[in-house]
Amino acid sequence: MGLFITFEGGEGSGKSFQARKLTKRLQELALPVVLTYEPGGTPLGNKIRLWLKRVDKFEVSPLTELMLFDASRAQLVNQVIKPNLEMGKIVICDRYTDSTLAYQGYGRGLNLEMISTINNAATLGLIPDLTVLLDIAVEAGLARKKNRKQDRFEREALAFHQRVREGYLKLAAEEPQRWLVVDTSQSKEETAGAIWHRVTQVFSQRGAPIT
Ligand code: Z5A
Repeated sequence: MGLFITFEGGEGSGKSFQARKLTKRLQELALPVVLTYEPGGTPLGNKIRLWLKRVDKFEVSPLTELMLFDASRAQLVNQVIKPNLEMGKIVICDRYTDSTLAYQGYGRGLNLEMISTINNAATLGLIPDLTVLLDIAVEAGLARKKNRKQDRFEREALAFHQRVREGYLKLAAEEPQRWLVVDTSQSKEETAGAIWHRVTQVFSQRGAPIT
């Protein structure tokens, strides 16, 4: 059964931790699961990731940034996500198209319809079965990452991160059947429990219950 789950959220929301935890739990049930991430997840995508996160010496326009995220995504969908779904595996992706709507759309102010068109072209219309939004107040999320070296996005103003958070919440409200919003100011275990509860529901709805 191919199943596509994405994790989304702002800085320090804990989505990478939760994506790994869910992968491990599914593996323990001997289910075939692949964990990947954006930007990156392929050799080409990882080069693009470095440009996007670490470039300080020259300017990257918002439109160029959008194209680079979607170039990395097109390669990842083609090389990793689609083939594994076609083999019936569960694919978990740490960030996907909704990151572009939240960061380049709500954050940078690019047109949302244009972004959707480009996202759609890069993914050949592949939409996740479930998207988990890990939501936390911007200041609390940034505080969790304050001891790490900051990248181009983490150095953005508080107002940028606030627009990203509000954008995510709007996207989730528009499509409640696809999204699960979890408040991650609670503990890692409580957050993982809420995610697991929804994942088991998805499996049951597909006639393949897990415990
Ligand atoms: N970006 C974009 O603009 N457009 C796009 O289309 C895409 C991405 C795809 C990618 O960077 C950047 O690209 C990203 C958006 C932009 N912006 N930034 N920055 P990345 O992949 O390197 O970074 P990230 O995606 O933001 O994720 P991350 O570094 O892996 O962080 P995280 O997922 O938010 O959190 P974490 O590492 O799982 O947890 C952070 C810390 O909090 C860690 O110490 C945890 O132990 C702690 N934590 C987690 N959960 C809890 C709870 N519940 N309680 C207490 N502490 C916790």
